[in-house]
Amino acid sequence: MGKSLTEKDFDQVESWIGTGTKTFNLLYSITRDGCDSSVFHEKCDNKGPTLTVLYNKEGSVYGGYTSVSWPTSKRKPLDQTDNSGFLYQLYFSGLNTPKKYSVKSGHTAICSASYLGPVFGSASAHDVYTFSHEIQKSSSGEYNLDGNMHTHFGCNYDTAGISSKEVNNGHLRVTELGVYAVKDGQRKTPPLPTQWRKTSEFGSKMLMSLKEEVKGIQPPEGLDVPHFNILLLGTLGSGKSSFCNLVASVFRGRISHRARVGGDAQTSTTTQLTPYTFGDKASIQLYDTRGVAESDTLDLLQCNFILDGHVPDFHDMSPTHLLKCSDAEFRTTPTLKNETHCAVLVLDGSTVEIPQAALITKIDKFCEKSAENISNTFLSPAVKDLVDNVADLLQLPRNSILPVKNYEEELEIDENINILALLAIRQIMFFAEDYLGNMKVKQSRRGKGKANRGQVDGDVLGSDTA
Ligand SMILES: Nc1nc2c(ncn2[C@@H]2O[C@H](COP(=O)(O)OP(=O)(O)OP(=O)(O)O)[C@@H](O)[C@H]2O)c(=O)[nH]1
Ligand SMILES: [Mg+2]
Repeated sequence: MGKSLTEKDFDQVESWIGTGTKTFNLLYSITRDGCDSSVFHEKCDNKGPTLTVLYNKEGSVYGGYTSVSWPTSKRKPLDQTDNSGFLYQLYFSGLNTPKKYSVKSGHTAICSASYLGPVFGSASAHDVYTFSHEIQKSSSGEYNLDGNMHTHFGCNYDTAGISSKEVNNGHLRVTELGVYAVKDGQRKTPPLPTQWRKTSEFGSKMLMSLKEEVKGIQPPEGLDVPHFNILLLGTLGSGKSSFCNLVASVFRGRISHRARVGGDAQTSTTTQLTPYTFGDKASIQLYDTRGVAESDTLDLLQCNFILDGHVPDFHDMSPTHLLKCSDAEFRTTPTLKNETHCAVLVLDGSTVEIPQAALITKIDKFCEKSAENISNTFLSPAVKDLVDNVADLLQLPRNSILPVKNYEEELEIDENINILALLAIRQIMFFAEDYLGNMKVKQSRRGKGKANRGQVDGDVLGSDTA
């Protein structure tokens, strides 16, 4: 759930009001204007019918409509009747559950006072009392409103016996509260952006099914390969370690910080070849690596050693520690389980100007619409152009270019960020699965002899048709 209503939501409210088409103009927003009763009154008093909308982190969206103006605010609370007012809920915990709760006949619909934010109900029995005076944003990014929505919920409005908990998840910590002026008129329908990468509809159902699907993708049997080895390569600070944390967060259900993440360091924060596994949630082993810079490149031979499985886990990757065939830790006879099964280039999306699988990170910095809501990623023409450019530059098919947003400022998991991550992980696992499938064909063709990367290169194309 974002912090604004969709056209579908406006259609729903319009049909609840029931007097023809309506326009909705945002008069007041606590994230934009501050959560302050005096600002609310300054912007909303005497503006005719209004719609108040509250949003919380759980993805619940609810509020109230009044067909009368918020009156010029006075110090003393002033009750107003409005036979057309109603409370409503559009979403509960991310699920679209549209319900309207009309004002009871002859009851007080709203209450106004200079020190109060929007209040639905009366001064003595307020069904939805949002806040008083001024509320600061908390470090979690929420506004812990000091109102009340449980004591008198259902006094003035016919709430059909439901508890306020089933509307606001039992609290008044909101991420946004907005008040729209509602006027007669036809809304301009914004042109529908076309989705340039087809996916199921973002939401809890998709998240669950992607997790299940990813869990089911396993290396082919009989190869003695417990997980797909995915090597992350990229420039300094491109977001490789953050991606490892993102994947860990997806599967742990909370923000995870397994990998150390850097800021504007001149040298790579990651110094070792570091493997991350995710238990039975996904058969992958992500290898985080040292970031490369113009003055600090990755030695090609070392890179090949990693790809072929000669380099032990946690090996120091600094240029002063180049691994040699004669070193004791050099794995002389690596098997398929030590090799890289898919190499992924990690590119900083906010700096790619021009442009094997490539992860484009930081799309939140690159595209405002995606920053607002990650489910917009495949609707964003800017992200599409970036994907096209990278595909052209790297000579890779478009479905190998995977945009993601790593967790960076968030304190809590975001369903849409997780979905985008899982779409990328699934695609990378498919690439690794195909590679290992080809290796299996190769091994079975050669009997006992073990296939190695060099042999495969010439044979891969034919293996599918074998
Ligand atoms: N806004 C935003 N910031 C990101 C994203 N991914 C990474 N960052 C930030 O970019 C910086 C570098 O991220 P890292 O994950 O340390 O990058 P790295 O590629 O592991 O860097 P080195 O190990 O130093 O090569 C950190 O400040 C991250 O918080 C993203 O998707 N969006
Ligand atoms: Mg790193």
